[in-house]
Amino acid sequence: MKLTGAQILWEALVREGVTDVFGYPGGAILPAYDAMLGYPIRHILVRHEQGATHMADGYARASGRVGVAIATSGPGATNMVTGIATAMMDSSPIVCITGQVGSKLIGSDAFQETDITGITLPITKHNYLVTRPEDVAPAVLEAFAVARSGRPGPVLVDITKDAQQLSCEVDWDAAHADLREAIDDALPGDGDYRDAVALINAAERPLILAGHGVMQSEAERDILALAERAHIPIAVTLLGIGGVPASHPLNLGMMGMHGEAWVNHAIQEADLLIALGMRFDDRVTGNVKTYALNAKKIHVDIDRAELNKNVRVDVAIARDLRSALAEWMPHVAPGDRSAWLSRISELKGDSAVRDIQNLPDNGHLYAAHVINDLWRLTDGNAVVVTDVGQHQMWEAQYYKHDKSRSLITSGGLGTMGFALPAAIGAKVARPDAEVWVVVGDGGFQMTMCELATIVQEGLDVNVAIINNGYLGMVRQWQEFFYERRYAATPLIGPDFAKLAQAFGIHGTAVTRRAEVAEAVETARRSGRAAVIDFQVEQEDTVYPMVPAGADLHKMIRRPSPIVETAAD
Ligand SMILES: Cc1cc2nc3c(=O)[nH]c(=O)nc-3n(C[C@H](O)[C@H](O)[C@H](O)COP(=O)(O)OP(=O)(O)OC[C@H]3O[C@@H](n4cnc5c(N)ncnc54)[C@H](O)[C@@H]3O)c2cc1C
Ligand SMILES: Cc1ncc(C[n+]2csc(CCOP(=O)(O)OP(=O)(O)O)c2C)c(N)n1
Ligand SMILES: [Mg+2]
Repeated sequence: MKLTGAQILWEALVREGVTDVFGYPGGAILPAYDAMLGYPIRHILVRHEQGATHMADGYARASGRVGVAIATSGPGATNMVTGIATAMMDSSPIVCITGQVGSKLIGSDAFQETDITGITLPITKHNYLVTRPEDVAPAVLEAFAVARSGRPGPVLVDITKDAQQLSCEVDWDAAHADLREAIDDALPGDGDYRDAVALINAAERPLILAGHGVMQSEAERDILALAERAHIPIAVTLLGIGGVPASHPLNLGMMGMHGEAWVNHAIQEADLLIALGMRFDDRVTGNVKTYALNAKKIHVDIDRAELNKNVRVDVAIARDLRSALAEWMPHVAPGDRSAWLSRISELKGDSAVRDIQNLPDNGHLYAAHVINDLWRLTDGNAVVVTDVGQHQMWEAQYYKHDKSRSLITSGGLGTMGFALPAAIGAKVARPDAEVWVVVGDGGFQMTMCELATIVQEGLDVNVAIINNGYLGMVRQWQEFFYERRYAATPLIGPDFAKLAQAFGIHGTAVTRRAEVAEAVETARRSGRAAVIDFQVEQEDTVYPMVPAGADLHKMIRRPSPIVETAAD
């Protein structure tokens, strides 16, 4: 039986197990939209195509399944660029389908023609321009295989209008993608598991650095088994949060620019770093010339290109983490590293005194308190989707994630505007999960149009705006490094509670800590979306902070005893 290219597209998506897509129609993708009505697919109409890509991304990060976004040619496709780059930087598997002008018009500057495969070449794992219906099935099936295999990432399939309209027979067996990752082959110079295990067994001050790859390879249990058997503490990256339970006694917390002071000191004192599914981002290492100079280093990453890229290591293993750990485990000796763990306790020093959580309610509303209260009130069980800025770092520090895939955040690209749409994707992927957005007043204003999507889809997504009246993270840099010259960082916004109400969403404002619990509980109980405008301390600062490029142990610490900011 002949199918149109448009029908083949949906048939292929259904065969890939797709049930939900996020999109926005237009001329060049209209044949596909028309055919969609014949297939069991839920289409979520977004308000901006950037939102569609972040939703697909949030869907993927929350569930591990490939997220799908769809848009028309030209401006529809270019609006996707930021979301695709975001997914690329954080290795999130999404497939973007774009309509393209008719194949005979390509290159003629036709209406809404843009070379989207050219534009997205450096920000996709792979992309396709499909000009014939015969090529739709192979391209779409392969796109899914590429997106989810090896190191996951975004793939774009651009389909001309005539390829959607014309018909052909499809041989689904022949179209089946048969990808074999080159990663399966060991290369000369690859580290041997015996070398890794020998270093682990001999180490006195080993430290595991656990990244996003832990969740992507589903190695959560395996990494704990290694840590527990050999008594090795673990530090996590921002994107590794949740891969190891925050409450596990061996989990020290986050490393890096805004990581815990004792974690960064432990890295500098360790004699062995075991880096698992993390890529030594510059936010993690600080100055690489002085990074962990006392430590031998083992690095396991499924992407060979990450090995010896930012940090030179002694044993580099290009392999899926879970299978690497399975190979190591029988040879890992039970260990007692109590001396090292006591040393780390010492490194904690006066951190507890400095912790803002120990500051009694003084009438000010601090973002860190709001987030800690949110953690307590949700029993730590929510999927929290954050935007980018100070609130993102406070979330990482003060919401204790015990569950895998329960923190969704843009790390590598640091994309403001990510949170609200990504949370919609997360809620669609996991309708039973309690989903909270933690977003700044700046980032919220970038994609707040997606509140309408929430309403149209009847989604129960709660939004906590951490409203400090500033582009706070940039203001913080100006405070520290530009002598408090606040160029272009004071920010006004609308009355967010009223704005929410205009969308038909419950909106409320909170200005005192005593009001936090009731606002959160009301939002949770309502069973519908809610927006809470937390009007927090305006000139608050994220501590500790390793200035960009500085040595990891040279952090700016919270002044102790805590000094007041702003009006005081
Ligand atoms: C304002 C701001 C501040 C930040 N501050 C910090 C900070 O203080 N600390 C911090 O940690 N980050 C911070 N970040 C985030 C930082 O920029 C990086 O995004 C983050 O460190 C990356 O973490 P990762 O390497 O674990 O994840 P990714 O960048 O996602 O890398 C994961 C790695 O795992 C590998 N992998 C994937 N699947 C597998 C598998 N199956 N087996 C083996 N390997 C696999 C991938 O190839 C990749 O190399 C900040 C970001 C922002 C926006
Ligand atoms: C799209 C985009 N533009 C600019 C930036 C640079 N930037 C990083 S954090 C930040 C401030 C964010 O302000 P807000 O959303 O209010 O969050 P806050 O830091 O105040 O918590 C800016 C402008 C960015 N990360 N993303
Ligand atoms: Mg702000």
